[in-house]
Amino acid sequence: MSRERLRIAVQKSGRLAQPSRELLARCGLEFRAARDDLVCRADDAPVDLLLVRDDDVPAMLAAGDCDLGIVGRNVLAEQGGDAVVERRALGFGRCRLAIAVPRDREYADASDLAGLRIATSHPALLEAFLAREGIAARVVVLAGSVEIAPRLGTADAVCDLVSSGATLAANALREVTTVLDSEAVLASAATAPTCARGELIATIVQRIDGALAASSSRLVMLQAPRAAIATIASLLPGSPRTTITSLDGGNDEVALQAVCRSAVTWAHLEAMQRAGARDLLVLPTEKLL
Ligand code: PRT
Ligand code: ZN
Repeated sequence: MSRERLRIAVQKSGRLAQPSRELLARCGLEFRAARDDLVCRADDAPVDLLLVRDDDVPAMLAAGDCDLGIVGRNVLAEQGGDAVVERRALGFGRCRLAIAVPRDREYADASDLAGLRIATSHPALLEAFLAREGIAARVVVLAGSVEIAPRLGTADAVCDLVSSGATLAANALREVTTVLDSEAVLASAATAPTCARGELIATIVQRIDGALAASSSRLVMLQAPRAAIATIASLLPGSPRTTITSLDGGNDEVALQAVCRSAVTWAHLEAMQRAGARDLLVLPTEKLL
């Protein structure tokens, strides 16, 4: 297809809509309000944003109607196929596709699911799980409101997305096993276009890596006596490389600066303070390249 502008599909409204737009904004991609409720143009890049139902993203990628998409791993895996691949896990929209049974039903292992009717809106993933476990159960396909099926008598168990577990608890259901751990992912067609759009895809993926790394990274700054600095540096989480500079007016006091790629907790800071560090400062990072 000869199309010059890159297209990125995201959920129009729903759980992934806002975090997807925010991630793209952190990658320098800000979009004007939609002209027609479906397509938004980027301010200063040859990129369009398509606002769609999450379920439509995999097929649009497979057909080449868009180049990148943000969608739940559960949706991508449910629709299956080799034409579309997960490029990056994005760290938001976390949930799990799990099997739950009525609270008072006995359950020791997956073999207790044999012969049950299990309601789900993810039949392919459930069928694959049952086949893996060698269990014969009946899959009841429902588009929504899966969790009320046992109360209505249309199923004996459910296979549904869970995040806090509150919905299962409210329906007197007990989570017994996980079928798939999910979160929002960046997906694309398995083969990238060879034209300029292919290069733009690579640039955007690199920027997403930078944005993800930055959001989990912190810049740590502190001052300490030179004699204590080796011990203090060894207390930094993730053993980052450090920059040590002398402070004005003396050789004994130095300043340390380091980018930590994992969480810097109060406990880390307190340990460094005990080792002699002063004026500890932890700052968020915005971009890393
Ligand atoms: O309109 P469109 O088709 O685009 O939206 P949708 O209604 O299909 O999707 P949406 O916005 O509900 O979910 C989009 C994606 O968010 C899902 O495909 C998952 O990848 C992810 N996600 C993360 C979740 C949840 N957490 C989640 N908790 N999707 C649904 N739920 C539902 C779940 O089905 C259950 O009804 O929330 C309930 C359980 O939540 P807890 O917190 O009570 O356990
Ligand atoms: Zn949907």
